[in-house]
Amino acid sequence: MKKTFLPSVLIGLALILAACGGSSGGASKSINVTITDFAFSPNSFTVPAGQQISFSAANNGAVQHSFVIMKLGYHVQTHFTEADKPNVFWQKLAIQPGQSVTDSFTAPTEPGEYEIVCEVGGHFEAGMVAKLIVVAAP
Ligand SMILES: [Cu+2]
Repeated sequence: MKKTFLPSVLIGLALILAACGGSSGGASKSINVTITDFAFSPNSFTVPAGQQISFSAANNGAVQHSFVIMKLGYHVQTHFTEADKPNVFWQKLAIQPGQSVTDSFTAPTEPGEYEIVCEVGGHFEAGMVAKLIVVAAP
C-alpha cells in the first residue's frame, strides 16, 4: 500500500499541473471571474504582458460590483477614494447583480503584480481585493 501511494500522488500532481499550465507558462489571454458579495473568484489572474485580454465576469452577488485594476505598485489604502481614480489602469464598473459582462483590454506592458479592487463603497474593506500577475510575453 505504502509503496504505491507516493507514485500515485506524483502522477496526480503531474496531471493537475498539466491541466493548469497554459502554453505560455500559466499566463492566459482570458480572465473569467465570478463575483460574489464580497469576493472575486478566482482572486489571482496571470496574463502575458502587452497582450489583448478577453474579460468576462459574472456577478452572482446581490449587489453591484466592479473590477478595477490599479497601476503597477499602487495599492488602495483602507478604502477606495477619488484620489485612487487617477491610479486606475483599467476598470469595468457597474456590473449588476445577476449580470454577466464581457469586454477586453490590453494587458500592461510592464511585468509585475497589480492590485485589483472593487470600487463600490465599502467593498474594498469587505475584502474585495485580487491580483493581476503580468508576466513577460513569450
Ligand atoms: Cu463589490
